[in-house]
Amino acid sequence: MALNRPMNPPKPRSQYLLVFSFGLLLLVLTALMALGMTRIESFNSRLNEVTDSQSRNIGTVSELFLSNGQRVSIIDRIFAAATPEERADVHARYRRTIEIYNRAVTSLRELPVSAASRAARDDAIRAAALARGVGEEIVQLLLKGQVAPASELNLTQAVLTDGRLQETLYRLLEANHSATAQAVAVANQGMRNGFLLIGAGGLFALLAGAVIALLVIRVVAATEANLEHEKELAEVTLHSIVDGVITTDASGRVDYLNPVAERYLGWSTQDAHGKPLAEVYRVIDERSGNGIDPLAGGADAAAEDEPVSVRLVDRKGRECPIRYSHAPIRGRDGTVHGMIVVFHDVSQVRAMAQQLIWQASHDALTGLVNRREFERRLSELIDTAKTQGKEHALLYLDLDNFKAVNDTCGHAAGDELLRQLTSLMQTKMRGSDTLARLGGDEFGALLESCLTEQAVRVANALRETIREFRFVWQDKTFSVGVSIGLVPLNAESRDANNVLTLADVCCYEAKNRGRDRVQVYRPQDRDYTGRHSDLQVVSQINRAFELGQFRLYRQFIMPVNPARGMPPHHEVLVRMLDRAGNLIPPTGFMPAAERYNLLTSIERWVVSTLVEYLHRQWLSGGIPRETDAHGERGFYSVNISGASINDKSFPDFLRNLLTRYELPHGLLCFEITETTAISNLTKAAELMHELKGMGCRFALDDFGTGMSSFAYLKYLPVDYLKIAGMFIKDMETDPMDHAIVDSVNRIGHILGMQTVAESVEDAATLSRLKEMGVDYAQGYFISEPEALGAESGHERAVLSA
Ligand SMILES: Nc1nc2c(ncn2[C@@H]2O[C@H](COP(=O)(O)OP(=O)(O)OP(=O)(O)O)[C@@H](O)[C@H]2O)c(=O)[nH]1
Ligand SMILES: [Mg+2]
Repeated sequence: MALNRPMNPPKPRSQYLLVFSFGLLLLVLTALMALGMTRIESFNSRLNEVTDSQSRNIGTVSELFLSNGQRVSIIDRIFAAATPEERADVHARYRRTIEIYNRAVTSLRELPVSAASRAARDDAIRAAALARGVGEEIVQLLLKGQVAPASELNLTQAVLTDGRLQETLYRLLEANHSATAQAVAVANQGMRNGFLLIGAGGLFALLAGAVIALLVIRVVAATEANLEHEKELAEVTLHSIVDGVITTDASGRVDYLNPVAERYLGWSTQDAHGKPLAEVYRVIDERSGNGIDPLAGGADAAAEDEPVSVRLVDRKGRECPIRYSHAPIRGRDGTVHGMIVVFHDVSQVRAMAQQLIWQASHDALTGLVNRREFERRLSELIDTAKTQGKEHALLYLDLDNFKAVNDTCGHAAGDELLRQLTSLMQTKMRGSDTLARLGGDEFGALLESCLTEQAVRVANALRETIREFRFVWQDKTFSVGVSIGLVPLNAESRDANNVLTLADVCCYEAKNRGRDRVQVYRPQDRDYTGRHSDLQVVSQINRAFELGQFRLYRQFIMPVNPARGMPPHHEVLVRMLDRAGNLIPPTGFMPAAERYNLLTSIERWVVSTLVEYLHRQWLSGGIPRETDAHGERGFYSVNISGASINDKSFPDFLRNLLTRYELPHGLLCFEITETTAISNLTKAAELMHELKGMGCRFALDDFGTGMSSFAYLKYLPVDYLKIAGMFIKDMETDPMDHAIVDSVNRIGHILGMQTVAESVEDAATLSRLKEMGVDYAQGYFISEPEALGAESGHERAVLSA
């Protein structure tokens, strides 16, 4: 669980969008305001200019008005002056007034006026000059004392020019006034536009603000929904996980328990909320029983796994083994907001682990210890025997005739018998002893500190208990026995493997001696090593039966002179696969099989497997339906031993087999060695007659090795004589062998038998055999054995050679 996983950060895009839009809005707004203000400002200053020039115009015109009025009034005073002094005095004032008048006219000329006022101004300047000129003329007349012309001039001209001047000045004022009014109107309009611009900016800002506010509301709502969703998800997760989860605040007080934690702690979130963690979540060291701080190491030492085995103690004091981890809950900035503790119940896992440990050392069927554990304990006992001089005993038990129970009532019955016998045997043993199931119907017992005589007594007690026991299954009652091998364990004992093998060998010895007995190991008595290797082969043979690891091979037997129309045939051979998958030839396992009475089983397997094979071949057309011109067809021969000859049920077995798998007559041939036949002559003759009645042929194998009289051949219904390879091999060089082969061939022919030369290993031998008239040849030169069913072109090649 990723305890430090940060929450999903809010998406930054919306933040940026918000900042950007607000920024843009402010920018636009500021620009609009600035523009509006500038426009207002410019129109304002324009208005100021206009009013300035207006007032200056008015001032200038007024000055002209005034000075003109003074000039006219001074001229009138000159008229009225009574004395020349008075006139001179008034004239002086007249001069000063004229100066002022001229300045006013100059000001008027320099006055900046609009185009509309310019004509009026120029008219006024001209009228002023005219009025001044007429006035000057009048004054000059008066100064000369010519009052009458002056008066006349005054009345005729001066009145006119003065009137004219006044009129032009009025017009100038009017023109000025209308220009000013126009400028004010333009400035007003500009101001209005400025205000309009600011107003529009404000409106835009309002609208944009509203849009942005909407956007913000939506973003915030979406973020809240996201957060809510995440919260729900976290809650659902915490509710549904199988671990207990506790969260605390920064001060270590419980904040939340998920339902699993509530169940295991016996606290509800409500009750636990605000309680110190240690009060709600109590853990103790499993071994010492001491309480431990669940947050040992603090927030920064977030423990992945607790170092010791711990138990959780719930509110009612009940305990449960757990594993837990804790980690700080950190904010984005790294500050610790609290802790999270996660724990889970490990009782099931532990039980499973214990179960596995138990299974690894015990037998599931009987509950006894298994071979592995038994060997371990055996090694320990051997050690104590060596180091402490103690003496113990090892028993190896194999039930007698256990198979019968399996075969009659099935495996379940066999299993039940094994269980019941286990209980029975346990009653005969001390607590310190070990009883184990070593496999199948084999048991082992370790009798600790037990001398041999005492061990023999225990073994016999076991044996008798088992023999007397009656096993009832449904309506049947069984009794079984047990054969026991006993090996003392003392300072001389080698290792577990060795003593177990010895015990096994003793057990087999007990079996061989008639079962239901105890065989004590006495090293001086027998050659146990030879038996041991036999036993290994025997166990391999049993394994081969169980795992189907026998294989059939066939070797081609070639007619030496094809022109005589004799059909080719094959000898069938058996091989066994060992543990490593190597093929073992019959010589590698048949002697042991013979010693341990397994020959008949192997031979029955070979015969029935061959018959099944031939049946399939027959059905599939692998064996031609038609016989050759002589009414013959190829056949397969198979070896049988004295054991099968003496096995009374062998003919019945074969009859059943041949009835089940109908085969044409003559397809099956049995080979018996000459020695076997002679040593079991009556039985062999009986069997041959019986099997010939079922359509089988017979061959006498290894003929010549017995070196007995040929006379008995008259009593045996033999079809083929197989001349022993030992004579064929050297017949080219050894005249004696040559003579034997020749005479056997002749006698065979005389008795109506066909002859087969074994072990043909070269072309010279083959051509010599041909010359002699031997019928068949077999050997590595002709063909090597091949797996039954494998197609081979070799024999055809040799045939046509
Ligand atoms: N029911 C049962 N049978 C088993 C089990 N394991 C092995 N067997 C059978 O036990 C038999 C043991 O073989 P043997 O000991 O050779 O048979 P037996 O009849 O006791 O022969 P002897 O020991 O020679 O007297 C074999 O037939 C196995 O198939 C098992 O777990 N349950
Ligand atoms: Mg047995």
